[in-house]
Amino acid sequence: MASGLERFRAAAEELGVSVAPVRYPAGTRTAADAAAAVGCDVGQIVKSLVFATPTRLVLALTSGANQVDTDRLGELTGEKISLAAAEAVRSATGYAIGGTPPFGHLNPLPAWIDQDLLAYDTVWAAAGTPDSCFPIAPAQLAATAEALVGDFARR
Ligand code: 5CA
Repeated sequence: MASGLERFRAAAEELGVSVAPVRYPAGTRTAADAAAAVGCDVGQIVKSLVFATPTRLVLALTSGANQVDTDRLGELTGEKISLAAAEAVRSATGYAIGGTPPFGHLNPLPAWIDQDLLAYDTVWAAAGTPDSCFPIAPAQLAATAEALVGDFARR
C-alpha cells in the first residue's frame, strides 16, 4: 500500500496541480504542530475537516486559527451538520485524520473554504500524512477543491 504522501502526490498530478510537499519529522498532526514545523502563522494552516449532514459528507477547509461554527456551516450547506466520524473520513477521502489533504480524495466532497484563508499569499495544507504539508496559494486551493468561499468561522 502506497503511503498517504505518495497517494496524494499522484492524486494532485491527476488533477493537474503541481505540489511540493515537505516532510517534517517533528509531526504536523494538528494545526499548531504544523504551524510550528513550517514556521508560519497558525492561521495559514488549512484544516481539512469533514462534516456529515443527514444526507452527505461535506468538506470545510478551515483556517488553523478558527473553529467551525456548525450553525453557520449548516446554513451554507442547507442541512444540520456535525463532525464526521473518523472512519467516515477515511473511507470518503482515503486518508486518516491528521493527514487528510484538501483535495485528491477517493470521493470528491462538496467543499467550502474559510474566507480568512484568502487573506494570505500562501497557506499550508496536509499532504496525506500527519508529518507532511505543502504550500499553495489560497485561490488555487479553492479552485482545485472546487470550494465555495464562506464565512463559517468561529474566531
Ligand atoms: N495535519 C494537520 C494540519 S494540516 C491536520 O490535519 N489538522 S486537522 O485539523 O485538519 O485535523 C485534525 C482534525 O480532525 C481536528 O481538528 C478534529 O476536528 C478532527 N478530529 C480529530 N479526532 C477526530 C475524531 N475522532 N473524529 C472526527 N474528527 C476528529
